[in-house]
Amino acid sequence: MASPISSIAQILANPLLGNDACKLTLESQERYLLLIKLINAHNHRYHVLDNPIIPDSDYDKLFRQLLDLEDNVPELLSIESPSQRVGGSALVQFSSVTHKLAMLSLDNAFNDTELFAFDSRLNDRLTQSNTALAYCCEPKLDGLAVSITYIDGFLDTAATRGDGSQGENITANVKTINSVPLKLQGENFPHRVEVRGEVYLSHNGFKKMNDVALKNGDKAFVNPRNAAAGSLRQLDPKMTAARPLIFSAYGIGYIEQQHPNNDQNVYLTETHSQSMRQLADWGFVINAEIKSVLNINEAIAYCHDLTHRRSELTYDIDGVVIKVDKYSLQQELGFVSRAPRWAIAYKFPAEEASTTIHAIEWQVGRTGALTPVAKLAPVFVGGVTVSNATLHNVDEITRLDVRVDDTVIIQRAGDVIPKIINVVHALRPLTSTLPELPNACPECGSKVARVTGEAVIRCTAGNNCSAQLKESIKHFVSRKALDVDGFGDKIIDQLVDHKLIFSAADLYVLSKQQLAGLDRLAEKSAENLLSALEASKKTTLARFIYSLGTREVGQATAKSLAQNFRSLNALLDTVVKISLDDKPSAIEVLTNINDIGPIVAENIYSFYNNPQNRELINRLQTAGISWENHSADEQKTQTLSGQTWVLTGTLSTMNRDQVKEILESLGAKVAGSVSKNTDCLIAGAAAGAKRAKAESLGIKIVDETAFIERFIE
Ligand code: 9MJ
Repeated sequence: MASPISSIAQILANPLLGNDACKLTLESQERYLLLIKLINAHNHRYHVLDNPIIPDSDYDKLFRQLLDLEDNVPELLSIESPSQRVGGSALVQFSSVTHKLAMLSLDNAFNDTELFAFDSRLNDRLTQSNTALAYCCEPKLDGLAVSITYIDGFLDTAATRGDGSQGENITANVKTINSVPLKLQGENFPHRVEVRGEVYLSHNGFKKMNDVALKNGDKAFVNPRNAAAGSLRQLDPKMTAARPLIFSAYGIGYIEQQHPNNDQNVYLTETHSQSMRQLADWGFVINAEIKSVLNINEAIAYCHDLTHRRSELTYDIDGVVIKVDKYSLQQELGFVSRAPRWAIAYKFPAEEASTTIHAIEWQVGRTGALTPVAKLAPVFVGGVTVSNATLHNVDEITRLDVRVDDTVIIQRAGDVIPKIINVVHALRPLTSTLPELPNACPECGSKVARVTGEAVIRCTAGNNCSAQLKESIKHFVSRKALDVDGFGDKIIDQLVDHKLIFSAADLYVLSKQQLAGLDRLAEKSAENLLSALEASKKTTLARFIYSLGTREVGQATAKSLAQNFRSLNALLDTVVKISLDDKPSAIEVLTNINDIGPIVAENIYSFYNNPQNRELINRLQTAGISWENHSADEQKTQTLSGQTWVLTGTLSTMNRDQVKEILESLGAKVAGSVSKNTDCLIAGAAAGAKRAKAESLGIKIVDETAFIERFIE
């Protein structure tokens, strides 16, 4: 068969004409079947494998040809056609479906002791085996459980869990989910099979959906789970089709082989983890974090690992599901009331708690923005005691309608700064007071300003405000900027408070005596600080641009600027203007750069046109800060161009940002999770799920030493 790309090119270049375009001919039939095959294959690549190989525009053109053919030659219409994903019309209500095998819920465990108890219970019950029980560990997706029945490989019915034995028929809606195969891939599937899984929204999908809702004047959903549930239960499937839902399969329910009399549920494989591979082969999305483990200790280690990495995931999970892997053991263990004995849901510690606000203070940031911070009665949440929560800005205070003395619900997800998600207005005491908006900077007393239309109040004193100065120096020395080792917050606070530095450039003229004179700083430490400053002088243009702390110029934008201009002089030549008339041309050059919109361009323009900032740049360069400018040719020697690398485990000589920077400079893309598309995994110490996944997919794995030998030394 010709490669898909050449077929697509041919199809796009040769649309059917004349009779073939509007009548049932051999040509129109052939073209129709080819279009279905191609569109379904690229749909699978896009929605299941996350690895599209044709541009969206080509996909759209293929789809258009398919729809035109179906319009002109209705006799062609096939239930396998991707157009049938949104086939039905709006319903008045859902009919009900009886699950052939009950959809059970799961028992919960909240700590290690309860997990050990689960394992002991099972071992006590089982007579088959006296070795450790092997489990399959899976993230517990926080969406909606759905069962999809396939008959002879074709999607027949989809139902919600409902009460476990009867659910609602949501077939038309589930058919609109692109990651759900309308027909199973491959051959030899059972006559009837129920595929169980979770329908959910990624964080990105949720945001997109809410952006659209707000734009249309509709109410936003509070979380991805509610949004997914609301989307699935739309009576009009066209509404569901517009939502970026994902179906991830996590098990097989009822199975009936070819013989209709055989009412015995059978297993297709020996273990649950083998079934997951079977499901992937049939064309389903399978969660990338699923891992088989040999015993309960490894399962508990998996729970701890996922607890820490929860905030890195791009979708919500509320725990880990641990399942006995071997089906024969599952069968022997059976069920209790509404839950299987062979599985348990380990639930993460609560990440929400209620407390009271005793004050609202304003904190001055690096760019002068005043952030309201709620001072809380200390409360234990997400595993730590929290006594501050951000309120972001004035608009957020208004949105929440929050007052001092209010009772609030706070949320702490992963290592993210705790935030207030709700005010319990019913518990508001009469003594509650409205927060006062600052009319002067709480740190330096200077005037504050609020740009019309913006939610941010700013101190206008720039680096003359000691709080802003401290934050900008902390940014300058931070790992992602000039990476000056040893300059902790306390040292910087003292240097500013003792008026030893007034800008980042002053760091480079500090003497050993000045440093040794600081609180709790011995002479040896002062020497180390001076060496660290010396070492920081050799840097890259991207790091230097980032270290200057231009408003909204993060690492990625700094990298784009460095790659585009290749030297600081080229950047200054374009951006620094003598007369205001030159400004539009500078803004235009900037907005033509990837990632830079008009607001960031304006920030860059003002920053480099400010004489104080240019003096700072001069002084830093005079102090000896330098980098190598890159020529256009050098960019081409990117040895890892087009490759995708993943990092896991703990590295001993480098941090993740450094490795990422090296990989990106060599042209590689750095991804968060292992998939079939990963070219190589760098595995540090205690590498867990990602290493196992890479091993199972036969992906190349290198350790830290091998990486350093190959790319750094
Ligand atoms: C979720 N929610 O991700 C199960 N689940 O298995 C996974 N739920 C489950 N498995 C049996 N991964 C009953 C429920």
